[in-house]
This record gives sequence, structure tokens and C-alpha cells, in this order.
Amino acid sequence: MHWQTSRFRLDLTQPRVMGIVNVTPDSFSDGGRYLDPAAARQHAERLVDEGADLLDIGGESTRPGARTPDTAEELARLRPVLVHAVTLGVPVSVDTSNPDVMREALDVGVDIVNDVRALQRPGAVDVLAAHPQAGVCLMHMRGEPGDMQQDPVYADVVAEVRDFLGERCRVLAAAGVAGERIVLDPGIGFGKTAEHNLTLMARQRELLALGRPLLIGWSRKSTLGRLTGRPAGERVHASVAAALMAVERGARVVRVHDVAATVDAIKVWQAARPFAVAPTMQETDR
Ligand code: HH2
Repeated sequence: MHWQTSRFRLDLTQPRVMGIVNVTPDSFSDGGRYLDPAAARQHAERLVDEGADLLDIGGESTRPGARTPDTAEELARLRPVLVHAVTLGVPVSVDTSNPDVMREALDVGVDIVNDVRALQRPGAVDVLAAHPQAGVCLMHMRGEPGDMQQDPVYADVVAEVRDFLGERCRVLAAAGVAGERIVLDPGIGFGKTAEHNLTLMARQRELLALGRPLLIGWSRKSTLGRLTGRPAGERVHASVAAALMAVERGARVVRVHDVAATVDAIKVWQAARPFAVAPTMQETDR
């Protein structure tokens, strides 16, 4: 199992950690912290040092009610950070729904387009189809950030997410985008109540029937706040627990803010799998 991207063919036989860099004034958990390009570049380097296998860089917050920046504004935020990130030796994705931003990002060497709107904006599929092998993450969202949390209703959230993602895969296949370039994401928190999100976790394995790797983003999300009673900045433990559960249920990429903690947790998980090679102990095992 692998993910074909512009510069890297990413082996997904082991779970991968995607570190988040939000170059935004208004992201829900770290808005404004990395709006300055120097701070964002430094943060990207730190995440790679902490063991991130990929970086996801976004210039638009998708939190409920956030304002959508125009193309010039989004690119002004992203460009200096992307140009640096592609020198760090890991695949870089751009978190955008804007086809003009996707094109520019791919031109500066970005490997993956991560689109919470699953390439539904006019022209977005064409950008990916025109590129020989850029990777793409297609995410499910019900509605738009402005209204998505206004009482979302599903007959069967897992079936609806699965059908939507399957349909988007067919659209991309028809446009000539090879399946090996595509990863799928149920979109935790995007037009979903806490119950919907937890149902997606409980029945996550059903999404594996789509035949493509799953990427999941639970990091610091409000369902974890509801479960723990903690604000976004204090959800690291809950986020690690959710990421590990997602991995256990077949996710191949987890999108996280707290890279070091997640990397440690996945190391423990990997070492304890029945088929893992036992690590050699250098000192007395305690
Ligand atoms: N979540 C967020 C943004 N982009 N992309 C994918 N594929 N999956 C996700 O779950 C996902 C995503 C929201 O998190 P964050 O980037 O921290 O916040 P904001 O959108 O406010 O910048």
C-alpha cells in the first residue's frame, strides 16, 4: 500500500504522521501563532525534527464560521512557507480548496493537495488531472464552514460519507487521476455532531471498503473537548488517544498538531503488534 505524490512514493504499510502548519489568523486551536512566515517556517522544521512524515500547510481556516481569504491573500500567506517546506525532505501537502492556489502550490514543488471540499470547486479536478502525479486527499464535509455545524442530520453517517468519497473517486478516475494518488478522509468535525464523529470512529473499518488509504484528523477537535471538558490547547492526550484508535482501526495517515506525542504513541503501538519484530533491548528491560 502506498501513496503516489509529486516527489515521493510514500509507503503506507506503516502509519504516517502528518504535522499541521496553519498559516492563518483564525484557526481554531493555533490561529495567529504561525501567521508570520518566519514562525511558520520554524514550526515546520520543528515538526519534521519531532518525526513528522509529512507536512500539511494551510492558509485558510475551516473552523465553523471562518472567513474565506481571496486567492492573493491565501497565496501571500502560503508561498513563503511552502517554498521552505519543500526543502525539508518530507512530502508537503497544501490544505486548500482554491484551484488557483493548488496550481501555484504544485508549481513551487508541493507534493499533495489536501482539499476539505474534495476537489468540488470548479476547475479543481482539472488541476490535479493536469499534473502527472501529485497526490490528493479527498475529504467529506457536509455544507460549508459557515453553516456546517447547524444541526447536521444523516440517516447513516458512515454510509453517506462512504458513498460520497466513492463518488469523488469515480469523478477523479474519469478525469484520469490514478487511484494510487488518492487518499480519503471522513472529515471529523466537518458538518458532524460529536455522535456522528464517534460513530465514524466506531465503524471506521467500513470505510476501508473504498479500497484507498484513510487519513484521519481528530487533533484537538471539539468532540474531544466535549468528552474531556478541556479547551483546544489542552487536548493533546485526548488527541493522541483518538489518533491511536484511528490507526488501530486502519487509518494510514493521522493529521495532528502534536507530532512528538503522536509519534511516541505510534512507536509503542507498532512495537506491540503481534507480527512486529521484538526490539533488541540494550539494557535490562524494566
Ligand atoms: N481538519 C482541519 C483542516 N483540514 N484536512 C483534512 N484532510 N482532514 C481534517 O480533519 C482537517 C483538514 C481542521 O483543523 P485545523 O487545520 O487545525 O483548523 P483550521 O481549519 O481552523 O485551520
